[in-house]
Amino acid sequence: MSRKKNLKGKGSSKSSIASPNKSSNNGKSGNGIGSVAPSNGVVYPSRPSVSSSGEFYDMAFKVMLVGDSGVGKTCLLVRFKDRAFLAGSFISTVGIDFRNKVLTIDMLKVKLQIWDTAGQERFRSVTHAYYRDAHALLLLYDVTNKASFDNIKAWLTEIHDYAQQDVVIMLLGNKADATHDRVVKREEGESLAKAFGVPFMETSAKSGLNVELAFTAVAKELKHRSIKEPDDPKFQLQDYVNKEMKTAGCCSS
Ligand SMILES: Nc1nc2c(ncn2[C@@H]2O[C@H](COP(=O)(O)OP(=O)(O)O)[C@@H](O)[C@H]2O)c(=O)[nH]1
Ligand SMILES: [Mg+2]
Repeated sequence: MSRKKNLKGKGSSKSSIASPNKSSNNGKSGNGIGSVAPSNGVVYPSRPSVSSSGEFYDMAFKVMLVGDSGVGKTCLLVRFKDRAFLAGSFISTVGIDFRNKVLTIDMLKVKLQIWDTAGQERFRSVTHAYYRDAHALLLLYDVTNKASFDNIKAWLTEIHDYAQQDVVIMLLGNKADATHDRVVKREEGESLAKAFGVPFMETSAKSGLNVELAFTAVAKELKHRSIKEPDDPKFQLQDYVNKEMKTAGCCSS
């Protein structure tokens, strides 16, 4: 596979987008980020802004969910936003557009606008504009589905070709609760992630395992990148995740 850019984050959140890209919201309404976005695409108002849900925030980022159909992207978002698990087929066919959630990171309110692919990934037709605005991408496979794991390389190539160079990427092996159906070992996920220089963890939208952690880790990384104090030690995403991560079969809640 030819790789033009290094997939690793470059330690800067500077992005090339000067204004929100309208085509990237797939015709859905409600951007929620951006009317005052400066050139790095990050909303960092001089005083707190207020989100549509009435919550104040200091900075805002776009996070996109990617991966094969059925890996649990929509469920992961619903679990994170509403602390619920939706089993069954309804959710897998429709998908949702985006949800906002404000997290408190080191005393700052960080708003994540988290986008779901609304089912386009079934046809591998996720619009390239979808990636362009992303500050972070959560790339999912399903530990009970080998094909979804094998397709990660193809997704990384897409991301590499169409996302911003310094996009934060995290690989997630979802459905870690499904012990009996597991076909992808945790170590396989780890070594793939290592080969591509991206952080990794296993999650479960069903049990909630590491779901909060995945989004918090990404929010921390984005926040650290956007406000770099001269003597701030560099935030190490994988170290943070390793410290906080719970393992499937252990304390999965
Ligand atoms: N056991 C288990 N099933 C899950 C998990 N996440 C999603 N699912 C199921 O997998 C199917 C597809 O999930 P969905 O979120 O629609 O996947 P998407 O196509 O990637 O958005 C649904 O039947 C979910 O109930 C999980 O963490 N564990
Ligand atoms: Mg979906």
